[in-house]
Amino acid sequence: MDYDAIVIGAGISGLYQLYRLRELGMKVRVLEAGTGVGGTWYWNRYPGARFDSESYSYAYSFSKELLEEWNWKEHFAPQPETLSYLNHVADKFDLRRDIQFKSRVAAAHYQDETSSWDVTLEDGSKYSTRFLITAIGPLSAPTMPRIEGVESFKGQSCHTARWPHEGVDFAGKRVAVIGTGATGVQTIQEVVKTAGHLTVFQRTPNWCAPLHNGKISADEMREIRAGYPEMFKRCQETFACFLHTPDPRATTEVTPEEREAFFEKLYGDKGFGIWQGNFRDVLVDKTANGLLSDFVARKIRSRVKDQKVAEKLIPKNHGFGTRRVPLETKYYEVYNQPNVELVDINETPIERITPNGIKTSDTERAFDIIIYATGFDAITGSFDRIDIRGAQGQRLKDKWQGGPKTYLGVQVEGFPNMLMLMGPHTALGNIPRSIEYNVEWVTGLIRYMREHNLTRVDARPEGVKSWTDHVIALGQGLLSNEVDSWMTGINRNVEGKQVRTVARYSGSAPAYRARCNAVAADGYRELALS
Ligand code: NA7
Repeated sequence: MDYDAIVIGAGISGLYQLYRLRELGMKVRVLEAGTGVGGTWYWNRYPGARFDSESYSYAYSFSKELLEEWNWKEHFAPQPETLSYLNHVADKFDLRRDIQFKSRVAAAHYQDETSSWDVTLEDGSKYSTRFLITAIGPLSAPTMPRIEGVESFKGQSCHTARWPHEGVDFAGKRVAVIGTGATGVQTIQEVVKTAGHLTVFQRTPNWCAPLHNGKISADEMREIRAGYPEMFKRCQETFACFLHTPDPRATTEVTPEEREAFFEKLYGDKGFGIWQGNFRDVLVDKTANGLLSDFVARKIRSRVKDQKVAEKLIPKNHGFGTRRVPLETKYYEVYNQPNVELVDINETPIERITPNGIKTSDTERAFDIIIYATGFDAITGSFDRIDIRGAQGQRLKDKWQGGPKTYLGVQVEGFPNMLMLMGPHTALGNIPRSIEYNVEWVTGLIRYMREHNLTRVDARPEGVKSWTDHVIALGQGLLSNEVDSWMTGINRNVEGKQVRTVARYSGSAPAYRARCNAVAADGYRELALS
């Protein structure tokens, strides 16, 4: 066998998994499609890309030395800062010698006789391994819109997640952006700074809230550093590992004045507080959610001068926080600029991309640059893009028809020795916090197997059924599960992704960890080990 473990992906999870497996003395290879480390932060180089969570809460916590030496420059780090952080991690722990770049995995087939996996790259190279660890990310398979003529455009065009490394010059150019999710919002507010003219094509407006970013001074960084133990402890205790966690009060329990003041405070605070730290019922109770949505709608109306445009920017088909909340810096004010146009493509649908620009039902606009901020085939998409076959040649894609079925989000029955990091049905939330836990649990399982001379681990059907039922039950009553978005598995640009599925674990992170810890403490008896 070539390797004890192959890890697919050198993003935040792949890097940490490599570090931990090396400690076990294993022969590990990381296969990475890109030319460098960083995963999400390697690929998403679009202008304005940055953390929406406090940088310091989104970094690795496992190494005291790393925490001591790294200084964050902004409360919400821009992509280049995060990418250099991840490069620093790779160098510091000498990770690169086990990472093979420009190596996109095309197929992974389980071999029953040897309890191992054969992994094939796009270039045809083949490797065998005992364990296959997927660190391929929940938002890493970009999707282009299904619009006729995309290939015919003569200007420059690019998906945000495949941004050219040399950057794009917008000065004086006529720029189009299609898509207004978290990515589109970040892109728009940055591109507008230099573009000659900007046209935004919006299908569904999202509820955005202010980021309130700022530089971190040396003094502030010292304070942050001194507070690390307490901060990471807090992240372990909160619902989704964020610094923010729901307020114990119900929205209607307080007076209208108190409510308004609380919303106002959250709107003025940094980061995800307004989404993750709001009254406990805003994401489950329609009345509560309506009150919050009204508050934010008033904010939008007050920030956008043309009230017709303001109305277009206010979501009508879903409430605040029921889709991922894009955080913004003067996003709404962009639409007050004379060189910016908002096109509601529900009113005037895009008919096709032409060699010169974009044709909607009423007119054709010419562009120099088209930016596709059209998102990802989320959560299961990165799995679907690899030909993964388990025991008896069963395809993972077939197994997950109608929605993923997993054991703790880590294993799939019939796919022995395949372990998923940030797979479907795991706690996402503050992703690096969840990754560290996920990696440590997987490492613990592998350590146990090595210590007990075990070479094969598979989920049991009853374990998968009970975890999958549990995840589905947790999603009931959540307003976000009644709305189309990547979080409910919808992507209108992908065949077969038009029906909502439950692919996310929506319980609390502490409950997830408690469940996984109990399995480990019990000697992994819920798994089929041999
Ligand atoms: P999202 O949130 O999936 O947003 C994609 C956007 O692109 C969204 O506004 C879509 O409109 C729009 N879109 C997609 N296809 C089309 C077509 N064919 N025509 C017009 N508009 C289209 O992806 P992001 O990259 O912004 O964010 C993904 C996550 O990454 C984010 O939540 C963060 O957690 C990090 P729709 O809403 O479908 O009508």
